[in-house]
Amino acid sequence: MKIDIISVIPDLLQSPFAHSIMKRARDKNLLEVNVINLRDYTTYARAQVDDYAFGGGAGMVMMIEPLVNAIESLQKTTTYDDVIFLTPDGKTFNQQMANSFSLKNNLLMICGHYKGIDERVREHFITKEISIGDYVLSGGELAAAVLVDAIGRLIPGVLNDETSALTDSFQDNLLAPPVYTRPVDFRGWKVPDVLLSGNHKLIEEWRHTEAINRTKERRPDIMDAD
Ligand code: 6GU
Repeated sequence: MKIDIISVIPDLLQSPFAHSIMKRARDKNLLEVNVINLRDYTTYARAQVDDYAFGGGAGMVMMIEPLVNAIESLQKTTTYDDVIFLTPDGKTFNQQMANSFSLKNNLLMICGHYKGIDERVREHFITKEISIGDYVLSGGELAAAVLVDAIGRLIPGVLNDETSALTDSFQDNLLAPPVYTRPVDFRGWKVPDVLLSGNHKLIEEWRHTEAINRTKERRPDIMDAD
């Protein structure tokens, strides 16, 4: 999969994909991430990409021309499955959306800044508008990093143990059960006996029960989700 990201602060998007599972995905050529500097596509002086909002009011708006220049230039060589605008008024991102994006070939993400982007870009180029939660970030970059991470790890072949994504929290509308590792006894705080029993059927039953109890207690809202 290739993910292109248009940003006015490309530096913000270097480290998030340079480590751990994202690094492995890129090293294995299962994921390609390119960060495009919007300022390379402006025709205005001093690399200007934003301007005052018509009608007045505080806050700048990202101008249509640099964005359309960048999008159309990228579209000359790539057909995107989706052009995603990261914005707090978008649809809230979730695991189902991550699953479905992980099966795409090419995604273009656009990081919003200031008071947003000229509405005409949204009307004519954006196919999906996504938020990562009900709070406001300074810009879409961190949200884009969240999407790339959540999507990238689901690309077939990225995780070592293919089944491990299946036991993630949210994958089956259940939170993940508790996990333990050595030592068996720390200050008298013991690992549950069942996990040491070697009885895989019992262990699976215990994990499923724990997952259900934990979900009922912490996130009853996701249990009845589709
Ligand atoms: Cl995608 N962008 C910004 N600026 N703030 C957000 C967000 C996105 N999602 C939640 N808050």
